[in-house]
Formats: sequence, C-alpha cells, structure tokens
Amino acid sequence: MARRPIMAANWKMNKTLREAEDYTAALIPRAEQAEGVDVAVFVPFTVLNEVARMSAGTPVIAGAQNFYYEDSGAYTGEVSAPMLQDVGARAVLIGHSERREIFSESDDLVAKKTKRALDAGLLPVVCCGETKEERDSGGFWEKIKTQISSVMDALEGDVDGEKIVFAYEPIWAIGTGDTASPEDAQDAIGKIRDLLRELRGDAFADSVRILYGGSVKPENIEEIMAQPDVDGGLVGGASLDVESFGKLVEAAT
Ligand code: G2H
Repeated sequence: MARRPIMAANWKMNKTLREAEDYTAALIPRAEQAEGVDVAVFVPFTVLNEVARMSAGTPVIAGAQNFYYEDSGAYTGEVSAPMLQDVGARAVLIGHSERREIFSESDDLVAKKTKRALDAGLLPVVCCGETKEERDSGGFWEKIKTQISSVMDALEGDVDGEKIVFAYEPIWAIGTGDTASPEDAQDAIGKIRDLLRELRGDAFADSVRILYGGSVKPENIEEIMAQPDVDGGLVGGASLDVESFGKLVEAAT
C-alpha cells in the first residue's frame, strides 16, 4: 500500500508572530506546488491561531507541539484538545523527546494524550526514541517497544492507521548534526512497523505513517526518504528557514 509522505516542521520554542506570518505566507505556495506530500508545521501556542488561520483552505496542516488530555479545569499552563481545535489546529505532536526528557512526560501520559487526540479528531504525531546510552548498551529496542506498546495498549477498538503517525527520533541525533544513518533509520522504523503489525494487523501496519527525525536537512533527506519504511521527516533546526524546509518538502514529493 502506498503511503502518502509527510514533511513536518517542528519550530520548537522559536518565532515571533511576525516571523510566523512571514514563514507561513512563504510556505503556502510551496506546499501548493508539492504534489503527493502532506506538509505540516508544529508551532508554538502563541502563533498557532494565526498560522492556522492563514493555512485554512491550503494544504498546510497547522499543528501544536503539545496539549493536555483533559478538556478544561484547574491545569495551570496547559491547553486542551478542544482549545487547539478552536483555533484551527488539525494535528499535534505528542511525547517529543524534549517533553519526555526536560518535562518528565511518562509513557502513560503520552498514551493518554494520544487517545484524547484521536478521540478529538486531531492527528497525533507520536514520538519515540532512545538515548545514546540506551543505544550503546543495546537497550535501544526495549525502550522503543515499550514506548510504542504503551500507546497502542491505550487505544481500544479498531484504529485507522491513517489517523495516527509515529516519529522515530533517536535522542542522540536531535539537534546535534549527528544524523542516524539511513540504514539505522530504516532498521528502527522497520522494527516499529513490524511491532505494529504484530499488535494491530496488516491493514494498520501498512497504512500507518512513520517519520524519521533527528538532524534532517536538505543534504541528507534524499537517502533518508529512499528507505522503504520511512514515510517522511520531522524536522527541527532545518525547518526554521522556509527555504530550507521548502527544499525538504520538495524532496518528499
Ligand atoms: C528532533 C528534530 C525535530 P532537529 O527533535 O523534532 O529536531 O531536526 O533539530 O534534530
């Protein structure tokens, strides 16, 4: 089954409102020209409303970088799925390694958020990845397997593979310039797809999209995208400049 690739920008904690507007205005025509690829931008809450407003009716999917699974209440500093949808978000990143490592997000929290995003009709992009120590000590697959299994265990009933996306982001390759080799990316993502096949069957595994993240840039995108199980990229540093991200979008077509 041919899966539609996704090129996703993760701005992290970057960009003022003005910068976000200029970027979005420049990205829209590039996304319109890129056939056969989904283009998503995961932006800070402060600019989400405007990026979503500008992107409405265009191929650009505006997304948030985080949310909380309750809908409202005494959760100071958090935003909910209905709040994201209220400002036009269509997708959300969940369990990025920076959320897990810096803000101590657990597998359980990631699983609850994924369930809530799916129920709300937001596209969850669920991140997983191992540290350098885990890779060096051979514990890489145990870590990834636990992260993926805890999410899938929380999802009851049939799940449409097209409604959820995973992103494999080895922590040692994030923002370091140290990209996993295309073979390492394929090896991990192929194993994730095999696990999803075991857990949810062929239709799910063949339709779910799995992205690679970690120092993706125009210089390495071709060989990463050439891997059979890699369905796109989740890009931090190299997505901040719209020219650079535009090249990545083009490479995914
Ligand atoms: C991984 C990635 C984007 P970068 O965090 O999610 O960032 O491309 O800067 O390594």
